[in-house]
Amino acid sequence: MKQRDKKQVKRYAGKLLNISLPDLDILDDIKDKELYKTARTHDKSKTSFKAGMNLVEGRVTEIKSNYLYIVEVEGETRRSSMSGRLKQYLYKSQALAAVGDKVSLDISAMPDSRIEHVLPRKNALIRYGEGSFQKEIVLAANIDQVIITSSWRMPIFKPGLIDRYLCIAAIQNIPAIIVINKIDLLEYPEDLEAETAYYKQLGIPLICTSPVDGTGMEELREKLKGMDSVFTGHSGTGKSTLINYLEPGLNLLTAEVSEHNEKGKHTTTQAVLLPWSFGGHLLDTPGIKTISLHADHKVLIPKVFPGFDLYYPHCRFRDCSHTHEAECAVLQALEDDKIPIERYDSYLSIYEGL
Ligand SMILES: Nc1nc2c(ncn2[C@@H]2O[C@H](COP(=O)(O)OP(=O)(O)OP(=O)(O)O)[C@@H](O)[C@H]2O)c(=O)[nH]1
Ligand SMILES: [Mg+2]
Ligand SMILES: [Zn+2]
Repeated sequence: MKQRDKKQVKRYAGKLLNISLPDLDILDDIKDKELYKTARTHDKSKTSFKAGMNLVEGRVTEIKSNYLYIVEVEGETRRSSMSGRLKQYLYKSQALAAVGDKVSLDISAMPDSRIEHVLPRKNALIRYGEGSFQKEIVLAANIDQVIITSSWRMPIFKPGLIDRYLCIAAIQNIPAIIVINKIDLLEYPEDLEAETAYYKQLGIPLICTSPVDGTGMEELREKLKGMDSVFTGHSGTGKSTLINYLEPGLNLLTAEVSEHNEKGKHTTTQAVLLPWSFGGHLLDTPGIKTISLHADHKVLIPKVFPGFDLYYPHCRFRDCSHTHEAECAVLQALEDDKIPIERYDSYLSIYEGL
């Protein structure tokens, strides 16, 4: 209420004698207007009232700073700023837009372009900071698949790590492919069979590769074609070697990333989307190796652990932890040898570690 109106209310307050209620429909009208106003304020960040915009859809491929975004539009990259309106309304998010975000870009003032909307995400790859605070950092958005890279030997195959990465991928809603690299170091095929039977039976895509002798490399390329993929996995499993085999020109860009590191920019946790020459993108980020689970995810592990979806709906308790409960379908499956003891132990170590 304006100051002037307040005064008027005061002056007439004691003098109103013949009061008649207005038509109730009018009251409803006023209420609707108020509702409309709140809804509009809430939606304001989504709506722009600038005139003469020329909006095109693009995708954020790199974030240089809070003020400079690289956006790909129909195969070409543009340097873009962020609308002040979005900065004002989306201030809570770590970065206003993450790499991989689809945005609408105003290109009416070419060569300058400005991000006007950040479109809803289908998923996000999130990293959690160390310590009890576990700050959320969005590494990337709208990712098609995560390539869980392990090696058969050097370092030795650790299915427990695969389980952990599969849980993370499930929680973050990103399909996963298991790659077992350095398969040239395999001596006894039956060993591989024993280690992978569980995942194969669950229908999780699994590819054995070796950039040294070329095994599985075309199969991997086929899986990457036209998709936006993230390689994750422990140091030394051969991620860089796989990527360089598939796209020999890319090592240049790896150097570009470390240049940022040296400058100690805030962007070191940010990802870069690099186009494959055969279609799709590779998402590269220094932070990716440390993608981790949040303590809040503990309650999800009993449901997302690989293969448990077949059993947990039949547990007696909806929040069954599959550790001690009566009528637990997972413990029953363990007893019936449907779940190998190694996988169950791996479950316990992930669940109890959180
Ligand atoms: N025998 C064998 N060695 C491989 C294979 N792939 C990679 N290597 C070797 O494994 C070592 C580590 O490979 P990288 O590609 O650097 O591993 P990375 O996963 O990128 O490691 P980080 O960057 O530390 O995470 C290198 O010495 C590679 O030559 C393979 O298929 N067979
Ligand atoms: Mg590497
Ligand atoms: Zn259970």
